[in-house]
Amino acid sequence: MDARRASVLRIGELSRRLGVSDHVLRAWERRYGLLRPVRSAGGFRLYSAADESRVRRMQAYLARGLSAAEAARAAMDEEPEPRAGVSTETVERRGGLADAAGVLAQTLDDMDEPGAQAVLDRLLADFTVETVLREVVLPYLHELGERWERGEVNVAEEHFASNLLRGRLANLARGWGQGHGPLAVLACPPGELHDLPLLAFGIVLHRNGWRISYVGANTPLEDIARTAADLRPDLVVLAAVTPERFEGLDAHVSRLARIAPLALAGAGATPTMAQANGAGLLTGDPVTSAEQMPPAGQHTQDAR
Ligand code: B12
Repeated sequence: MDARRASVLRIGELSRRLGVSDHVLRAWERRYGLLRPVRSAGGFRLYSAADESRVRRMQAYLARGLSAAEAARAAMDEEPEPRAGVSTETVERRGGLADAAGVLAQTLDDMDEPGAQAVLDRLLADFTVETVLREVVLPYLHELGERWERGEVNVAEEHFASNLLRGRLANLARGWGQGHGPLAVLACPPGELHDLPLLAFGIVLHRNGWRISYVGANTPLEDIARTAADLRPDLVVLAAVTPERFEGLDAHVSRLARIAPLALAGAGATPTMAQANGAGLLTGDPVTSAEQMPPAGQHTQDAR
């Protein structure tokens, strides 16, 4: 089990790990506030690694002969101090983010649509879109692929999660063609269906003042070139997961790069391919790369 999933436990799993019955854990939660679960929208109490540590400390004090009330107080008094230089509020917010990420993963695993939407609502209310995308959604997707590869998640579960998240991203993208900023055309080459990172990139770019014309997955390069010739965008981004998606397309890619400033992105884009075709390369994650683009108002050739 990975660290993030391990940090969010239901009462039964917590009880097994600690060797304390769920009745006793609930009583300690109720009487002493020893446990501080978050609730999934499905109504489950979810416990964190901090809850587990607190119970372990309480057990140690009980073993030394303290009463339950004294042991609980001592366990809570011993809560680790936040690191120097990091405010308590930051620590709490980070904890909230990690907890919510865990709950999101749990709700998606349970195919709990209302639950997952509620966690995303909460995240987007508490944190910036950039933080939610960079620290929760994109890492979740990456990990989902690894679990799928290991056979821990089946295709239906993977599709459920990626479709739900795609719906949310599409919602965040609404209106991204509006404004007076520079224009970016975003596309994936033929055969490429992975457009979630490109959506995330476009959302953040728009928040930095750009207008987005989204062409999306699986698009013939001739048509992207036509769109670029018509719209005269300040930037075209082509994103793909594997280098094969760009294979045999050098002539098209370099033609496109002559029509508009072009950047390649995703694990399928290599420096050699970009250089050979007169294109730039976006090497960061989608959110950071979008944040690093020159904001609206500056010369867009710097984007290369
Ligand atoms: C969701 C998903 C799908 C969905 C896509 C839905 C959609 N609309 O996007 C669907 C179900 C369609 C799908 C299909 C397939 N998928 Co898929 N999929 C994924 C999954 C779980 C998440 C992809 C994602 O959004 N990741 C989030 C991004 C941000 O993370 P990342 O890919 O690691 O990207 C990093 C960088 O490359 C960069 N980046 C990536 N894109 C971009 C874009 C921009 C603009 C920028 C700036 C940066 C950037 O940012 C990241 C961090 O730095 C990945 C797992 C994974 N590791 O990502 C598999 C994964 C990409 N899929 C994989 C496979 C094998 C497939 C299929 C072949 C499965 C099949 N047998 O049918 C098909 C191929 C479809 C096709 N023709 O394209 C493999 C690819 C392996 C490989 N390298 O060849 C992966 C890695 C899963 C795995 N671990 O094996 N998939």
